[in-house]
Amino acid sequence: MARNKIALIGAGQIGGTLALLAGLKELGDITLFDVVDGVPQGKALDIAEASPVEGFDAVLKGGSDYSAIAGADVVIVTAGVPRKPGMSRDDLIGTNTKVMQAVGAGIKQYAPDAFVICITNPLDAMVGVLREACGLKPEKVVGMAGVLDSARFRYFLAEEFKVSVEDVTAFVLGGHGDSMVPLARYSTVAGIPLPDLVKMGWTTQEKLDQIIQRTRDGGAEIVGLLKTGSAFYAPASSAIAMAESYLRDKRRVLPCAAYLTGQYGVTGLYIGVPVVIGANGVERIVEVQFTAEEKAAFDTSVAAVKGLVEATKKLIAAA
Ligand code: A3D
Repeated sequence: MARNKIALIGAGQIGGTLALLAGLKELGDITLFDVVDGVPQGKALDIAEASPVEGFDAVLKGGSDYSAIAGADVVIVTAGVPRKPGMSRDDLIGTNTKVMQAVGAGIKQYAPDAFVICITNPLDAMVGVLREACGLKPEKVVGMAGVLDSARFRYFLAEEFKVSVEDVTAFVLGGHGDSMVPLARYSTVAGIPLPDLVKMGWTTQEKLDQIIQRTRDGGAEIVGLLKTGSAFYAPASSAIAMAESYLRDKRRVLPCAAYLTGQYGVTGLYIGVPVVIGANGVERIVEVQFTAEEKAAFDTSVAAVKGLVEATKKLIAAA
């Protein structure tokens, strides 16, 4: 049986980490693509040379011609520019909109049957541009943000409660930005919701509010420390979890930017919601009930994403 093929468009910080993780997890053969010739080939060779030590078998290749991604089963897109200190994700829109159009055209020509995961920021707007440009069905094109945002939330909660990260689940909805909506009511330690843990004296509401704010600012915290780019290890792990659920038909329930067609009262927009990812891509969008306060926070997040999408449409019309 032929191995799956994973194509990584963008061979920068996240792209290289994705290649290493895909190799370590034996998800398939890996192709790195980048406009900077030499970088994808160099990273592919470096990781291939790690494979005898780590004990994984995969063909690793790099290229700067879109034919390199031909026949990919999964395409993960990180092409574009990341943030520098002081920049918001939205400042990247001009450059990254054009990059998404070029990448979408490449996918349309060479990998029309792939499951496509977009990571490029500003995420919710860029995944929409990419989907239009590649023309794939919306269930085959998703954005990675919620798995990362909820992983950050889980990590901070596990630290606070001094329990294993494995026993903490977290629920984060909305756009990937300052308006993201971490939902305490649906976040648990071994099934016990956070509001109950406050009542049980495990933490205080004030501490919980601080953790929620730290989660919202999680990306900026890393940008501030690194100074030369943005987070890449945890974003790569998060996208690999999504790719693995698709390739192994695990049907995991993961928060992703998915194309809504009326769910949560939203139509024709990518926004972060829990979805089931299986062999057919996004197989189900999970719709939970909101309290009035949660609904208001979600609507604010949707409005922020709509503003960005309008900005991309103006850029595309002006080009
Ligand atoms: P970086 O290390 O700069 O890698 C980006 C790569 O894209 C570089 O190697 C570029 O040469 C390449 N590139 C630029 N234009 C093109 C093009 N037209 N075609 C192919 N490749 C191209 O950045 P990174 O890997 O740290 O981050 C990549 C993206 O992910 C950025 O937009 C970040 O903002 C975004 N990001 C998103 C999250 C989310 O949670 C959504 C988290 C972290 C980073």
